[in-house]
Amino acid sequence: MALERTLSIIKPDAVAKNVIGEIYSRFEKSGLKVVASKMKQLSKQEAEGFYAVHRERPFFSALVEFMISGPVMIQVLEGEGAVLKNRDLMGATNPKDAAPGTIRADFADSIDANAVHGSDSLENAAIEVAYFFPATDVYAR
Ligand code: RTP
Ligand code: MG
Repeated sequence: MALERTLSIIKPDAVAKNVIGEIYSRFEKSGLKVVASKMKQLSKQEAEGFYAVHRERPFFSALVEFMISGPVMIQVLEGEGAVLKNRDLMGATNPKDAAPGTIRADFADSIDANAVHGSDSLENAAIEVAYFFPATDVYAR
């Protein structure tokens, strides 16, 4: 497996629940390293741009409104197979379907307020990392 980087966002619901540290702990215990990090209140324009692939979906406006409802914690995770490893830690999109012990099973309330975002492919990971972090703000560790 190759060393990869992926973009992770702790969504407003999980930030409000004060579980940033618990989620970071799961990243670290799985061998993923945080190589960039910032808390940010997204503007509507930033959230719409980030989720542009979903623009035509019926849930798009609800998704954007939710993502701007409070600050989010954005991080780049690095490790062997980081993209899939993070998706495994997250669990299924709908917490009702998420495996026990996953972040969404433990911290998410609904398919809308589902605690975390993670890039779904290596290609999208590169695009999403660049969307939020200039290359100089991502640290080799
Ligand atoms: P994310 O992009 O946030 O990591 O989530 P994901 O890959 O697991 O799911 P995706 O299909 O990319 O959808 C993005 C977010 O939109 C909301 N969603 N709602 N009501 C619905 O049917 C529905 N489907 C998706 C979820 O909050 C999901 O995280
Ligand atoms: Mg997605």
